[in-house]
Amino acid sequence: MSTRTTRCNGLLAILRKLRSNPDKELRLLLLGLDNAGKTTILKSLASEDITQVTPTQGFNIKSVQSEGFKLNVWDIGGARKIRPYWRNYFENTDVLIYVVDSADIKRLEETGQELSELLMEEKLRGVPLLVYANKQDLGHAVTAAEIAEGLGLHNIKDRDWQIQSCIAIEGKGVKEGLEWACKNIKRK
Ligand SMILES: Nc1nc2c(ncn2[C@@H]2O[C@H](COP(=O)(O)OP(=O)(O)OP(=O)(O)O)[C@@H](O)[C@H]2O)c(=O)[nH]1
Ligand SMILES: [Mg+2]
Repeated sequence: MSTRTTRCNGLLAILRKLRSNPDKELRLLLLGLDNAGKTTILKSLASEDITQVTPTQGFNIKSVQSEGFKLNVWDIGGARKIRPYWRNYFENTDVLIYVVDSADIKRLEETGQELSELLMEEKLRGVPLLVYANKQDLGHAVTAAEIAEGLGLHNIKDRDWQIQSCIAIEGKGVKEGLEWACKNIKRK
């Protein structure tokens, strides 16, 4: 093979890589009230220690591999005073992940209100929604079906959605949720 052909093949390989890569990298946005378990979910995905999690003041980002995708997961603090900043992270979101503390019945209405506001955001229009019904290990937690009912998920007609029960501190159910997210994107 001549040098010229080799160079040409190399260039083709680079071009092919450049073309295929954007489809393989996804931006996932983790939102939900403070204490819902977003950071615990993020750390569990990255197989990191989850015993020292503290409330998030700004944001955390981690990249993980799943189903052949590189997932860039953005975890934003959910405290009331930080929520106005959520909008700074909407752009180019491929999947919106909304985390609910299934044992925090008192704030189910508040979390529902925040979610409906997110679903009305222009920049998140049509973005698939994955809801984690977290903290299923707690005795007084309500089921994923009850969370779906409480959040009115069955009324969502403008996007795909899924609810996944999980126990972030045990890493249970977290991967299953991501698999749904990746499959959903692949079908597009
Ligand atoms: N029992 C139980 N506790 C959990 C679970 N997931 C998270 N927690 C606990 O809930 C608390 C809050 O978790 P975080 O991950 O910091 O919550 P967050 O949504 O990131 O909160 P902000 O950063 O304030 O928005 C921590 O004490 C976690 O250990 C779970 O599945 N079960
Ligand atoms: Mg956090």
